[in-house]
Amino acid sequence: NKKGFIFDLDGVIVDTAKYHFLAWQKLAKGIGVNFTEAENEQLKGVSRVKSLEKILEWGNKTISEADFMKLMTHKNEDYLTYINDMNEEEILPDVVRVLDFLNEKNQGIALGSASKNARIILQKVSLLDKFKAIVDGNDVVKGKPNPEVFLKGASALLIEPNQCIVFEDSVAGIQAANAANMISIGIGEQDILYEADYVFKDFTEMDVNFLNELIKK
Ligand code: B16
Ligand code: MG
Repeated sequence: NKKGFIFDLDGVIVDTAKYHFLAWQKLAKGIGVNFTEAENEQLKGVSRVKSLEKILEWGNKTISEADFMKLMTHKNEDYLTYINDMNEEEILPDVVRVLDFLNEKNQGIALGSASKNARIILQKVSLLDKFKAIVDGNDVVKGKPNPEVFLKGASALLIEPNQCIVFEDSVAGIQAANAANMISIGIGEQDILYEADYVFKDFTEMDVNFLNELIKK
């Protein structure tokens, strides 16, 4: 039995949300907007453009198209300086165990991320070769909660959407997986990710029996 396992990146494989936060906070400060960690939570899984739109909205700011582009470039340059220092130590607990187990069982493994920096991050943490397909922010027109990113992942794996399982830490991502008719597995808090079919705090809580059941389903 071959299933497609599609992994989100930020918050599932690595915790880059903290770097996004630092970069967005710096940007917000620069334009006189207060930006909190709770607001950052709402940007998880949300594209770079949509994220900046939200920050401006929260701060009641309107800016020119040109300034918008400048801020986006700036934010990403800043973010990339954090990414540059990443290594294997930043892979979240038991991610490698689960990836290796699924690969040993000859399952299809893909990445489904909103980030345009997904490849460079996977390269930094030496995980690039564990994925058969990578679909990221460069490949999609519609961001999560639209299912496009996961549907593209399934098609790259040559596996039907209803034979796919998605691991996600964001509400938008769980909604995208559900809309794609895939099994959604939340990585995080049950009270936030209640729309998911299953929720685990992290991969250390996910045992081999559960993974085997998913393969058999
Ligand atoms: P970038 P994911 C998402 O990645 C992040 O959760 C989100 O906070 C970020 O704004 C988005 O990627 C775009 O990232 O600026 O690097 O293109 O969780 O879908 O892997
Ligand atoms: Mg995420």
